Amino acid sequence: MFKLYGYPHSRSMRVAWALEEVGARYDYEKVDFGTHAHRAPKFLALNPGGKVPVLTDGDLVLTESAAIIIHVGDRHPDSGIVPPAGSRERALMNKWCFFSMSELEQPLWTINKHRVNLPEALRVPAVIDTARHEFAVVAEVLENAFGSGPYLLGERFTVADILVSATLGWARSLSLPYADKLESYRRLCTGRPALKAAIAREQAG
Ligand SMILES: N[C@@H](CCC(=O)N[C@@H](CS)C(=O)NCC(=O)O)C(=O)O
Repeated sequence: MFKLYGYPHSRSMRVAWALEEVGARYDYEKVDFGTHAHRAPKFLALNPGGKVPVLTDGDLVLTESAAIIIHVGDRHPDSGIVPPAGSRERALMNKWCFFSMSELEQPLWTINKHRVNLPEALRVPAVIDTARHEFAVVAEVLENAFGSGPYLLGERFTVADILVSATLGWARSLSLPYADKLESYRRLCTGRPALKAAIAREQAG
């Protein structure tokens, strides 16, 4: 059985969402950032990087939210949230997953780091304007590449939609503007019952 280590409102929400989409049974352990549980030896033994999410599947210990949700989909092929390896759909899904992690998310992470996460002495406030610009450029690329929808791959909802819509939600929480078309897409994805169940599961702990 899967076990997810996470914390509400963090990137572990993506994994809980994927697990709910496929209808998997899973244990959940809240790694309490408030008590620095992510820096405790027990958790560092699982992920030396001290970050959530971590998913265990038997003796497999997996980190990195994108890799984890692809694995969840691969283990539940009938769910359809991850198309078969070698298919055209899989290639396009991978493209959007990598786009989300390496293009769309990075400016947001830069803003967070230079506002909050880094020690004050290492923050460079001027970088924030650069990151806002970078996000605007990449959001336009996403808008222009978006097909007829409703999802990135058309009618089929995949884990790429989890990553991209969650990342748009992050941008929204930072008050970064993006096209109405993308906001409609984000709302469609985040209205899915599996996300509501995931949020409830993480909050219950
Ligand atoms: N690339 C990683 C990033 C994981 C990550 O940064 N997780 C944050 C929560 S969203 C974390 O655990 N931060 C704790 C820390 O950096 O101390 C992923 O996508 O899983």
